[in-house]
Amino acid sequence: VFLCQHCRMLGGVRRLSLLRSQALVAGQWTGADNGATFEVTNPATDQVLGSVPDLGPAETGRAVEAAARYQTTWETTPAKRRSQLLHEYFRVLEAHSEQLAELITAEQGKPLAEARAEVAYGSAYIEWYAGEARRIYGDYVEGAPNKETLLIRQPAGVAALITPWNFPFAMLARKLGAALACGCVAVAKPAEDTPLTALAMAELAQRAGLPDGTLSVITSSRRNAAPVGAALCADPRIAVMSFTGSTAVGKLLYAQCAPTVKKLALELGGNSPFIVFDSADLQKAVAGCMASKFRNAGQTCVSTNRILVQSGIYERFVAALSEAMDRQLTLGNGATDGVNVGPLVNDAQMNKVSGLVSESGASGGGGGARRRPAQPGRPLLRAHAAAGLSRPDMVCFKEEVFGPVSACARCGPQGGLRLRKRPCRSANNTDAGLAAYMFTENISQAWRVSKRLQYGMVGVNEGIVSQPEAAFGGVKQSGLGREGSRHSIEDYTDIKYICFGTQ
Ligand code: TXE
Repeated sequence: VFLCQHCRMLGGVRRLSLLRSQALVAGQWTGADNGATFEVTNPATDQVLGSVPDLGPAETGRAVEAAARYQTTWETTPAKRRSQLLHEYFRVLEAHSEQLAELITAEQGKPLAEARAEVAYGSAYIEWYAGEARRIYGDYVEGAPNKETLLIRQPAGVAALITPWNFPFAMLARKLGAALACGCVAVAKPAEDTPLTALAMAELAQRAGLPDGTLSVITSSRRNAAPVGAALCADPRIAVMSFTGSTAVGKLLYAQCAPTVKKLALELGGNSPFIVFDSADLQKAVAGCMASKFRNAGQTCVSTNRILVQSGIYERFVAALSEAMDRQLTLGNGATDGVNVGPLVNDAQMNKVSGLVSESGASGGGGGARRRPAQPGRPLLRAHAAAGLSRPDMVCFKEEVFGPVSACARCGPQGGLRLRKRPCRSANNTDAGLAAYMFTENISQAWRVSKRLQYGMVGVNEGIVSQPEAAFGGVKQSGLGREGSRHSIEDYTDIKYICFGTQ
């Protein structure tokens, strides 16, 4: 087990533009009925960036009511017009990409270069869906004599979009683009750690000319997340619940949506295996692992969680990976030039990650966390390299770590996993099924293993797998539905069968 340093730096905060301090309900910037607010802080500095309204179920109900009122207007807006508005939104987002990136780094902590990449990535989905808005096709099928059979796709209705803090811009952009393209208006609830980016996106949606009523943003504190979530699930005027977050909350929302039988899109946690076969190109595998593991300090649902290395390459891979970690990773405040691993988003995540590392060490996983003093004012946590063999039963193999921890297990003669004979059984040994990675130069092995991995996405000699043209999503307990590609249209539309009698 290796754990990189986590630090909370003191440092100056740049002046942020696009900073909003009110929620947006049907075109009106507003506060909570009781005036309650909560603070948003910079995880690198603990500096307060601003306060936003702490809305509850009453305000949520009003947002849904306003959205439901506007739904008919939006769904009867011609597809061409919806497409034009989304194209304009894309242009406005692009024009403000630097301000958005600074806001993301300030409230979420990721390095500025990654925040810029997130804005480019998320905006690309808005652009993609601007195109898709005009390609929502149905089917014509020749059926029984004198009965013409048409299958048309229609907007499902108002969509609730609950998003996490790890990609505050991209997670909302992916959902919002699809919803609006399909003719669904949206009520968004961003994570309590990162509401400012969502509010900035709403401000820019207004500037782009997206009509009032197409998007409301409900900001709420951790305390109000559950009541707001329950209100959205219980409301029959919400037709689609789209959620990205923890598996536990996803399951809760699934149950809460049952009484109103909503369409559900869930993008939940992962536990990605990263398989390195003996035949792998070592440099390629290390580079892929570094990209997949340390992006966003490991706080990514498709992040590598279990590195399974065949014994013939194990020593060389572990040595090359730990050398790359030492040489390439610079930890600190994401706003500082040269830093490429920012802080974890909050204390809860810090405690979870360090707890998993300690438990993995204690259960014989090798490594084990130890605190050591660094520069004054920076609590630093670092684990030493695994001595020899990390065991596949260690807890950070079972749980989604969500931090800059790379846990490796040797597979083969001296290791606990028999990768040569049963690579898929080892890799599939989890309830999660989001993304898997495999490095091999053996093409038939790559194809055979890809087909047998029980995952929604497979990277072959590639550590980053997401783009608007592709369907992002998982199988097993990693979720339902897909984001990106034409397949996401299914989450926000219903098929209607129209039977035309021609007798
Ligand atoms: O997630 P939560 P947390 C995983 C990751 C992480 C763990 C916990 O392993 O360590 O989850 O993170 C809202 N009804 N992922 O606690 O609570 C919440 O306000 C309705 C993976 O931050 O699921 C936020 O907007 N909503 C994941 C969103 O759910 C509720 C990304 C996510 O928070 C709610 C994030 C409720 N009862 C964490 N409770 C991924 N798939 O990428 C909370 N929320």
